[in-house]
Amino acid sequence: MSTSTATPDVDVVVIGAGFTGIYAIHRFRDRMGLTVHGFDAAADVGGTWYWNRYPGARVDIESVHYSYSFDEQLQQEWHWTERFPAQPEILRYLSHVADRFDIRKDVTFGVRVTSATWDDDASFWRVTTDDGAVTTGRYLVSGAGTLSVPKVPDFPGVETFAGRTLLTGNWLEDVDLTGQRVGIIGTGSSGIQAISEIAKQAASLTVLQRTPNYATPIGNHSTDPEQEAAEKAAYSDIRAKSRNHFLGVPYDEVQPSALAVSPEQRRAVFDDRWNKGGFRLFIDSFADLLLDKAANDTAAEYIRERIRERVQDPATAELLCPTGYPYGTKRPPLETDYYEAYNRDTVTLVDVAANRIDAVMPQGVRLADGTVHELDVLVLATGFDACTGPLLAMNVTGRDGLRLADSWADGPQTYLGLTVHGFPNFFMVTGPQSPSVLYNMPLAIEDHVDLIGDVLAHLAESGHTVVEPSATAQDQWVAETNALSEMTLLPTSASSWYMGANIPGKPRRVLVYLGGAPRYRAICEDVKAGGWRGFAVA
Ligand code: N01
Repeated sequence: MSTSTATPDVDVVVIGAGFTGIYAIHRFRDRMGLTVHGFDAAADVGGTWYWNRYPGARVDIESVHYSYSFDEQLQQEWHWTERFPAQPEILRYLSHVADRFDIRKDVTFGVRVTSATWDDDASFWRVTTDDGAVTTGRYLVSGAGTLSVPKVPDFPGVETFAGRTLLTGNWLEDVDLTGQRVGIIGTGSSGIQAISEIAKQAASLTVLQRTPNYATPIGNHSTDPEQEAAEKAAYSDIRAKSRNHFLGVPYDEVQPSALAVSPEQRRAVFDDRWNKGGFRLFIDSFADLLLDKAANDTAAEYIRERIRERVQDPATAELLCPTGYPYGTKRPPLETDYYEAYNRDTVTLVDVAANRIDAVMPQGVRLADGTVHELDVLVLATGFDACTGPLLAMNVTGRDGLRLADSWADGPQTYLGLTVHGFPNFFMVTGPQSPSVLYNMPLAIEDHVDLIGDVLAHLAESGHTVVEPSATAQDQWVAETNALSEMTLLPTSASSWYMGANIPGKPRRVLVYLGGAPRYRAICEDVKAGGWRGFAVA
């Protein structure tokens, strides 16, 4: 039992006021009676949906699923206008939830956490923000996000560009690109969404592509009132089905193997999923796409065929066809009219794998062969320091001065992707080595926050105040996470942020738990039923 008599400012410090922070504050404060204070660098709630206002920013999980399930009235009363809503609507939704549960009164906005240090004598966390304030909390819950630290490539001369540089991951205002000569670097999910929209506005758009992507149609449309009513009537069943699905969406048409059916049957399945849109082709066609290269090849070739049908210029079409890595080993983007953008006279595709970017100059971007693309605006859609980046950016120091950066020097070490040995009372919502980005985020977040709530309730009931995972439990979890990834095509096949491979110097370790949401949920249930197996309390 902890002998500390010092009293912290609050029971729980929550970092971030996105999907996680909003629910965490409600859960711990309103449902458990704990005192809570939150911090967010933004001026308001929203997290990802606050910072990513680039043209075309849109969710790619259906709105009926990409939303909170914790409050029946909330999910009944909110109306989504689109199957896959755009950023402004999601931000309005989060603002509505924050109003409804009076979240903002317990958040300090516009301050960034610069350090969090465990005080072993007092048994609480000291959280310092960039306004110089120090707040103490018994428990520290990070909702700092998984894709919230943008990666800015250090091209020589990037600071000399005379035009405007815009970062998709830190894009806060509407920008009128009409009449502008725009260049964009990056063809991941952000770049692909932005290119489709910028192509409609800009005088010219130069896409500097290093790696083509397997983008498939999102299939967006307005919500249908009858379907919405039916979904609302069955919402609890839908949520239960979602939580029992690998990705956290209630898809249920997956077949075991792409190689076990005839080419005609396979084509029919791919056509059907292509037409249905969303992640169905990836996650609801054949279960072995990420496990068997030959199975994957069938989907990859199907997507290449569809790209060639949509792009008029054959040379451009070939450049847009991914060949160097299997489908899904980089996170697949979803698109609307992306390939058609290249049929406009104003859009030019440049292969910067063959002719790399040499420097940014005042007038634009110079390639290795000396070609200069003159630009008024340079858009960087160059990704994020995923999963570990947001946590390491906070300078977290645990017991005996152990720095998280040192503990993770060879990649993340966690128990359940939720806690870290040596860092008592520290919880990472959708942390590295949890399903996180591979599990419909609002549900992944609710599950983690609920699990933390259960841990805190257990501590209160048992008269304890400190909890920490054992080194053994952590080692086993890290081994299981790595072993699961080695069963897939992921570790060897692509330079993906899933593996930390997009950041120079970052250890190449899988950052996500690949066992799927149902298996992960079952493990967490088992840990709880086993008296919080793997955790030590004091
Ligand atoms: O970032 P990315 P993102 N020179 O890392 C290129 C989520 N998300 O922001 O592949 C030239 O995927 C890089 O090229 P390469 C989603 O989980 C969701 O687009 O490394 N190019 C790549 O093309 C997603 O996966 C939604 O060769 C350089 C691009 O930049 C995650 O966020 C929407 C370069 C980065 O792609 C990240 O997506 C948006 C360089 N030096 C995002 N450095 C939805 O829900 C990087 N690149 C729909």
